Amino acid sequence: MKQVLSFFTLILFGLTACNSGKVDNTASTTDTIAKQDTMHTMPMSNSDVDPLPEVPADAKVFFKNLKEGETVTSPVTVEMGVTGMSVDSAGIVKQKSGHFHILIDAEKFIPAPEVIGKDSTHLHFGNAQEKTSLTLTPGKHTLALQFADGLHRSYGEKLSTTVNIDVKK
Ligand SMILES: [Cu+2]
Repeated sequence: MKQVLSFFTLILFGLTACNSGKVDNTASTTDTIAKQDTMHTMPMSNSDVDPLPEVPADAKVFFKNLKEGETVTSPVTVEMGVTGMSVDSAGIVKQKSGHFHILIDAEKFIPAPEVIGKDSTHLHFGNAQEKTSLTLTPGKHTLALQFADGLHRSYGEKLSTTVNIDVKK
């Protein structure tokens, strides 16, 4: 009984020390205080937003159906591929996961961890689409495929690729 009581006292003491920010170096309470302090400071040392997940070394993106310099007709079917990552809907940050973006006649890639803009030349496929159809004017166009995380933060050059196509009249 005495042991149980003193254990309870230790926890109580540890909590009190943590909350008040004071550290009591009494030998018997050091361990408890150290644990409590770790728990107490953890949320402070992390930012509220998850960091951009790491890109596996073998991961890459590619256009499945378009070859460099290819002549195509509009609307252009574009199939998007990725290896080493899964394609998921936007919204939450998951490891080894993200969604596709196509940049039309714009940047070749968006540096990590920049959030990709959303307009007529920066298309998001936040519902985990892997295929789309683009209406393009006749002439030469550069399409960049860019993978980004659930918060639209670009994985950078490593998970991007470009293709030049020629849309015939
Ligand atoms: Cu996006």
